[in-house]
Amino acid sequence: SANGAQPMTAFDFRQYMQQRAALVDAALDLAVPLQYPEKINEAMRYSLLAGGKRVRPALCLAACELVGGPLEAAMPAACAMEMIHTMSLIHDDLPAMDNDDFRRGQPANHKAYGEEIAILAGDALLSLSFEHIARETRGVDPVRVLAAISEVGRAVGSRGLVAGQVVDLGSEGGGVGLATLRYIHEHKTAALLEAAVVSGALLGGAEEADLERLRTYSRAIGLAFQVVDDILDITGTSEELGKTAGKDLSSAKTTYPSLVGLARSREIADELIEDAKAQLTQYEPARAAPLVALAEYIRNRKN
Ligand code: GRG
Repeated sequence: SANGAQPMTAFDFRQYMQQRAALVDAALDLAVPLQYPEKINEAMRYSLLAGGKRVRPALCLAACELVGGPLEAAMPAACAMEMIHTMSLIHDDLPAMDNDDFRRGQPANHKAYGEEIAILAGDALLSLSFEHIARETRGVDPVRVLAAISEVGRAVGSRGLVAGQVVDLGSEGGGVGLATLRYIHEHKTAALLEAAVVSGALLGGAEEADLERLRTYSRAIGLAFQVVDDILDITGTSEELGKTAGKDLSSAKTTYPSLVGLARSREIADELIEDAKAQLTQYEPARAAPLVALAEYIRNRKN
């Protein structure tokens, strides 16, 4: 709109995310049927359909549409993103990793099904994610499908998620510097967000220049996601009341606030989100609206 005025109809992000989550949930439900041996499929479905925010699928679908592709072209990849994210949470919660008993408002997978099944459910979801993109993607040049699968593989393995987890395990007890903290965040969190955005864009017909801009966008929101997480760790949900949750800054875990302070952490989060949004200025505002709103949501979330 002219003169930087507000567009006539404001983008309804809540409604958009609810609709996208419903589409993704329906596709995920079909992707993992309850067949023999029921126990493993039940365990996969237990965590997959437990109601996450579906941020990664939403990013994947929005990137596809940003570059002019149809939503359907990226739906299998969007589902794959959630399968991978879910399996990383299942394995992260295991006693050998973070040892968490609860996830997504219910007992962790290994609490409900036992460690053996939880490990296997994670393995099966990871395997299914790649099969699902390869088998279910329709109407896209196979060269682009291959590029998307390759992108996702790199983001998950020992140069991506796994790398972030390994460095994180090695930094328990604190004492890490900003460069290491950044490395952990960029790999544990940003890598999968980047794969979601880039695979969606590839499947939607993106050109090289689109991919470059969207990589910058997704790395920035991925790092911002964790900086905000670190901030919320201290301020909790009482931030809007102007109070802090009372956790002290010198706990064992190294965070952005423990290294650079709360005020600077907030500035860094703001800068990252501005940087992300700056990547979208060349696109038609109506088309860019979902990715702009996703970036703002990551900055403004309260829990
Ligand atoms: C990936 C092969 C493979 C092995 C697992 C355990 C592990 C290696 C990596 C851990 C990755 C991990 C737990 C990263 C944190 C990701 C993160 C930001 C989780 C929170 O995401 P939200 O807020 O959660 O999107 P919901 O539940 O809404 O989806």
